[in-house]
Amino acid sequence: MKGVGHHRERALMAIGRTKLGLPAVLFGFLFFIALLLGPVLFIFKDSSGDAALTRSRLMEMSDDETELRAMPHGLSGESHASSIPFQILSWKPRALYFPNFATPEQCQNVVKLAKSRLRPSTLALRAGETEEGTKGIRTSSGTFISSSEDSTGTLGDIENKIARATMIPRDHGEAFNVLRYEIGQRYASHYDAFNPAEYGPQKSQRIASFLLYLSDVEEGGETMFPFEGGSNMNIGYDYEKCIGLKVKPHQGDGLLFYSLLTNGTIDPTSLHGSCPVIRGEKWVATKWIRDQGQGFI
Ligand SMILES: O=C(O)CCC(=O)C(=O)O
Repeated sequence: MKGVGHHRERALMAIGRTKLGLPAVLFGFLFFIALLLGPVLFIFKDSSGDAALTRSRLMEMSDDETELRAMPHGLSGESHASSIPFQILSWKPRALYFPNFATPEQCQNVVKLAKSRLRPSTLALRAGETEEGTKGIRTSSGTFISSSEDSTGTLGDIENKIARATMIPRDHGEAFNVLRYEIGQRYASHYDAFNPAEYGPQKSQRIASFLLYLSDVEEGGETMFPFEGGSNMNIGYDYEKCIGLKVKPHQGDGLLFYSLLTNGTIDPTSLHGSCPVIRGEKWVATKWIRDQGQGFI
């Protein structure tokens, strides 16, 4: 009897366990399914617009919002990580756009410095060229200002930022050429680098140009790259035509492009110019950056 009772007891306990365990089993099953499907759902969610937005927002975050890990640095390095936002506009030529590179106040300071010193812009002449013969190619007015002439420190701060953005030391830059274009004024397409075959032997060469737009322009005044991406190179391009990639000036934004290819020869696609201003006025500060230090700061 003991044996029968014992079996009955165990059977009852088993039933009892089964009765008590059913919700738990169900819960476990659902939990298992959730575990299985969770990552799948997450992948779908991740490829949605929301997740993409979150990702791009994270990439946009300024230094104040994200903590960027700083590394041990060398003697000339920096103690913190920082970001200078940029957009690649083109690989042919290598051209980068830097939104909000300078503040409106910095731009106004530079315009104020330059305003009383403006003279008609000039051109570097090729062998055999004359001022008279090149009239109309560059019709803006402008002035050269070096950072040492600016007691507000604005030009020095901008130079430092350009050096950090390009990783080309600050003393490789020429003085700023601050330009004003009024309605109808322009700069026909040209190269910033000097081809020794046309200009004779050069002590140093321009590697890159950094343009800081000091004003918005209502209409026209774009910086143009007619041969961008290799286009228009075989059409007998008229150097006064405003075609190709056009960059609309916005106050405080920067444009960097390289005049030399990585092998040191002139990039034919770096041809560029300024379209005529149609409405408003254009102010821009150009910094030409050379392969040799300029021996000043
Ligand atoms: O004004 C511009 O947008 C272009 C200026 C330029 O081509 C230059 O300074 O070399």
